[in-house]
Amino acid sequence: EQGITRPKGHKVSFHYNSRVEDMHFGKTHPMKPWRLTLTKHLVLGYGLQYAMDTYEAVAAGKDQVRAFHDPDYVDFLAEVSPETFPALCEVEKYKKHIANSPYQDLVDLGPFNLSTSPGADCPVFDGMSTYLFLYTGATLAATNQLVTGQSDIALNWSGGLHHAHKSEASGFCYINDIVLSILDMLRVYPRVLYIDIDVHHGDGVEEAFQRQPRVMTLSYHRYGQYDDTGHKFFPGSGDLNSTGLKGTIGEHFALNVPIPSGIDDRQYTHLFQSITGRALEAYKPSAIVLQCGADSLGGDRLGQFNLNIKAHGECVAFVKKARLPLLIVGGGGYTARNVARAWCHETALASDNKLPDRIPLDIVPRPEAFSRKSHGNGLLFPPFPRTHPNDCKDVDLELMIKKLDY
Ligand code: TV7
Ligand code: CA
Ligand code: ZN
Repeated sequence: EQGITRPKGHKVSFHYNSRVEDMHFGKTHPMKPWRLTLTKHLVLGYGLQYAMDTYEAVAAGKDQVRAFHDPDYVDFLAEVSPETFPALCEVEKYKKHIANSPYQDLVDLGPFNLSTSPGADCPVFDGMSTYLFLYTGATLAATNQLVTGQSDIALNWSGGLHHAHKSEASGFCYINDIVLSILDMLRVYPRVLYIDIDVHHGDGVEEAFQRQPRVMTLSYHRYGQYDDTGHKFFPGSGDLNSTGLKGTIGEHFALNVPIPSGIDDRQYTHLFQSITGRALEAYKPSAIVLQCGADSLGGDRLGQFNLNIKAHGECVAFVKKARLPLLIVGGGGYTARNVARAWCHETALASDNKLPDRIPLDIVPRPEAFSRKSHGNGLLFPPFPRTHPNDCKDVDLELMIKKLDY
């Protein structure tokens, strides 16, 4: 493509394996791995592969995944499929792992919060093991590029599964590739800053490092009542006062920015730059992991923010200016065409390229399959944002910024 060049002064690597695209969580499940197909087509369509080193990811090994996860859970994930699930549920060593979930009565749960019920957040589906170990392998390869000094920025849009716990799947996440990456980074870097702009709270990562001052976690997320049903927005944690495990040396090394629905570009950018700027200044990290969940965009099927691609991308640009080793991973994002355009735009930003202000999908094979209900092709969506019952009216952003600045 004309105009795409390699960045001067830094190296970018892109980690991916197209086999992750074949997976289906279930007919009505919001997580659609083909959003990654769309992202790939846009990245290649614009010629961004010429600006980066591209690597085909290989599956992570069980031993690598055990660095954080429970060995029984890892064995289960490596063997599970819709066919093997019922028999595995009867195996003695897995029986003690029936999760104590508040949603027990909603779906029929097996061990580790996994289920074959159609409405489950973490279903057992065909090819699931392959998918899990591949997205994890891509994140670990990206991490390796950084810690060995071969890349300055490494990208894996198939990673960023921030809700997975040590021995429990949660919120569409099974293996916590972010935690595994940060554990590898801690062998080399004194301090790692984790920043999470997915609309959901990065609870799994925060929990894993709640006693660890060498990792600071900072999540921006929708928080509070979901609607009039009395339910909280998932996962329900991450209020302003959760700042790491009290009474341990990890206290004060978690930051949470709880946000009501409807936040717009101007307010979000102000919050993000003030708080992230202060965190960088005070913590002086040696490396950064940025989770770029695209469900914080306006019009997302699950999210309730009104961000444009432009503001989402400005977060990436702001973090990149710190000039520290940077791992960029994906995460949520449920309106596929917007996810793909955002991540393509951000791939360009990471490699110092500027795409046209509009990113039409017509360079993609069968664009008509993706462009129904179009929000337009620009980096700014049309000016009719969705509203929700609890939208941001006059939240005191300044007060929040001040409270977090301790
Ligand atoms: C990182 N929201 C993950 C975000 C995870 C959100 C949830 C759904 C959902 C699941 C479905 C489905 C859905 C339209 C939406 C309280 C529940 C509600 C399931 C029995 N449609 C990320 C997880 C969140 C599954 N979960 O941060 C199958 O929405 O709110 C909940 C929990 C109880 C359990 N039930 C869902 O973005 C990747 N789930 C349709 C089919
Ligand atoms: Ca978040
Ligand atoms: Zn999310």
